[in-house]
Amino acid sequence: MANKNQTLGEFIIENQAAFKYTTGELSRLINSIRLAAKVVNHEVNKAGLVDIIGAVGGRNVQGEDQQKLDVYANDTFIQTLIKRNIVCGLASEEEDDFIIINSQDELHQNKYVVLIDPLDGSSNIDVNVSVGTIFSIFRRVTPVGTPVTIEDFLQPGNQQVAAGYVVYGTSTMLVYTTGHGVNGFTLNPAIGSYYLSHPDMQFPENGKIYSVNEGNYLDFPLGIKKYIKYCQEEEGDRPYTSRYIGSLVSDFHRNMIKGGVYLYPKGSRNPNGKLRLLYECNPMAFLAEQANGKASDGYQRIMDIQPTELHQRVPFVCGSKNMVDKVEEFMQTYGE
Ligand code: P6P
Repeated sequence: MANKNQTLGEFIIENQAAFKYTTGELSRLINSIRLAAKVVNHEVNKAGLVDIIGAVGGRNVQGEDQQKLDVYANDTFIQTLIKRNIVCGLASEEEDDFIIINSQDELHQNKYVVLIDPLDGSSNIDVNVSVGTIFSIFRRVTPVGTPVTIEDFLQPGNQQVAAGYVVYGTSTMLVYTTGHGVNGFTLNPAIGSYYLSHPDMQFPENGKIYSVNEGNYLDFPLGIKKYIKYCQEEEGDRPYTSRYIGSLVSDFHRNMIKGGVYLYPKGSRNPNGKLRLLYECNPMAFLAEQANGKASDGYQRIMDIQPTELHQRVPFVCGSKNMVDKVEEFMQTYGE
């Protein structure tokens, strides 16, 4: 039985042996993410008080206005991961290309690559709505001792060794998996420690919440339109409740606790969907499956998709298993 007073540090040590690769590197990697999240959390929590709100004026590779906190979070995670000398490569939503990290001995001996969305939902920053950090961790596939290549980042999600998110909400939580279930840790800001508050998180198989931006309804595939109307019918346990925060991490987190499904389908403005496969969909899909949920693009398992480019986008349906199954049923029947 999980000990709810356990700190994240104690939990990592206690569960390190269960992780088949461990030489302590992955534990140190999760620890470095924990540290970076505390630093970002400190800034997020006082965003309204300092001149850190508002666009920094730049645009990221997605063509989106970069909020100052986006840049701050990106720099914080990158610098922390470089300084801790644990990873050999890093990709970020905020960086056009992947970053080769030369281990201090210049021999590229580190074995892990990290892909991050440093501040997901950043459009919510100025209106004080929860935002999050999402991370995905793989072992490199090219030879140790050589610089990482794009091949190390274009791995299917089923090769992930760890994934998780930080949600900077009413409380700050770190939720992650190393393939042995999903555990949630809440930060006690008074002492700067994370405590195991949500052991063994599981999606309820069914739920009554659907999360989608219905403003895009006219652009959705017919299967999605039919599913949304199904949710709104007066029958059985329906109508469902529509809840959409505009922050993937927050919608996912609520749906995992209460039961629900999140959808970001393709549409005319987003012909391949809006969410990025490598550092949004894959890590959330790993967490979903580890928590008895499901994640697909409407047809196939997200984690079986072979990536072709660093910032590629895919349609995304994720959450309670039976709800994702129902969406796939409508996509099979009505399709595009
Ligand atoms: P829209 C944030 O930019 C994000 O990537 C997700 O966190 C969020 O669910 C979605 O995009 C919101 O997009 O088009 O509904 O504003």
